Amino acid sequence: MSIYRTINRISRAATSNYQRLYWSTPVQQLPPHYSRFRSSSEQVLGWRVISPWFSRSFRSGGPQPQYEEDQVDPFSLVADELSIVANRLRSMVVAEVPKLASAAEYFFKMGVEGKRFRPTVILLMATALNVQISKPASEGVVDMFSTELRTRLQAIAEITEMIHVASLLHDDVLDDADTRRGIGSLNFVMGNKISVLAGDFLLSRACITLASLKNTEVVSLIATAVEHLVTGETMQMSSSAEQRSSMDYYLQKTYYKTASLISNSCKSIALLTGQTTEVAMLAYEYGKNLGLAFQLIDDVLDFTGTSSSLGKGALSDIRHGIVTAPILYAMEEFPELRSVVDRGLDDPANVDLALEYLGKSHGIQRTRELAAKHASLASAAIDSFPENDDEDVQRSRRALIELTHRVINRTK
Ligand code: GRG
Repeated sequence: MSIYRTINRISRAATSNYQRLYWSTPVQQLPPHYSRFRSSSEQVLGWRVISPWFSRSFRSGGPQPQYEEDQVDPFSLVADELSIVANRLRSMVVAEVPKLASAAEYFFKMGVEGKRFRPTVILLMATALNVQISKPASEGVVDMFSTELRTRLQAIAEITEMIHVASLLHDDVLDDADTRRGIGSLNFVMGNKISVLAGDFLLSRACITLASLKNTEVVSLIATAVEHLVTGETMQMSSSAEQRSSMDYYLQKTYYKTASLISNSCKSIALLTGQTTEVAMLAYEYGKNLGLAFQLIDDVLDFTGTSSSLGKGALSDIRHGIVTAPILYAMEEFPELRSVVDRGLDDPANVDLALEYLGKSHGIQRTRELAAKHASLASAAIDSFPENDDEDVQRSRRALIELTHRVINRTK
């Protein structure tokens, strides 16, 4: 137990150092099948069903920064649209066979939708890059082009979320997980076989929506992201001792597993809004760096968070033999830690020893610093977007930057 207390103490100290460091750092057409997925209520009601878990998750554990008047809450900004996306997702994942239907909808039910980090980023990016956000073209006349374009951009959020949840379902089977998002994981509740099939089903529904966008470049980006998820997972489960101790290998795997999906989705938004290649690359860079920062903090939280705050087991990575950035940095300070890891983290005594080294090291602090560096790069990408005076565009860009702060200050 003292090891955990040491790590928690060090983590708190590292967090406040890091916060000081960070704050001083500069930082076409509607798919034909679409109506079938649309719930009638979404257009009638001003949905505002935001999971409390979702917004709480991104609150800083430390003192809140003082917001200027023009600062924005990213989640409130897209709350209504997130509800539209959530409702549409619920209708998209309905399957013919009852057992498959209940498996596929499992993580789309209200209250277990997770942080909805990806759709939030994608919707904000859509406004940050697209001036014509469903504004009436003239009084009383809705601009149909803007509305249709916006629905296509929302489809990217839906596709991304379906792929994300599919990957979680498969991941939980591979890890033999028992909890996810604070409830029993699907494999635990309904079994491995139906979990794998539900993941496949979600992927197929994502493909149908993707095909309906009729944009081969976007299809290619999203397909690449799916390939990366599989590649990253395979890299993680089949690494050699040498690769397990390599920061480069870890970062490559992290890009594949966490950052590729959000970065390629952001780039897809840029392509669908007709941006130049340069701007599309900036959107991609934002997603990539935000995704890397997100995962680096996830890796820190795996050591410093509690099971209830994480919605899954604490220390789950190291107990599964997965070596992440905090341990890799600790290894640089204490090279003898490498042989502890090589002896095998399936032995709880080696896990305890590794945690002891981590507690003595600056591994947590250095990981937070690396996350801050990527968050800063993400902010810089937004700052390089072409100038635009539109109020909505400006507000969404500020929200995307605000998200980079929240990602590195989050406690769950
Ligand atoms: C079926 C597409 C597909 C892939 C199969 C298993 C596998 C290959 C890939 C695993 C990918 C994976 C689970 C990456 C981890 C990404 C990650 C950071 C998940 C947690 O994201 P959060 O915290 O989760 O945003 P919530 O629950 O909030 O949505």
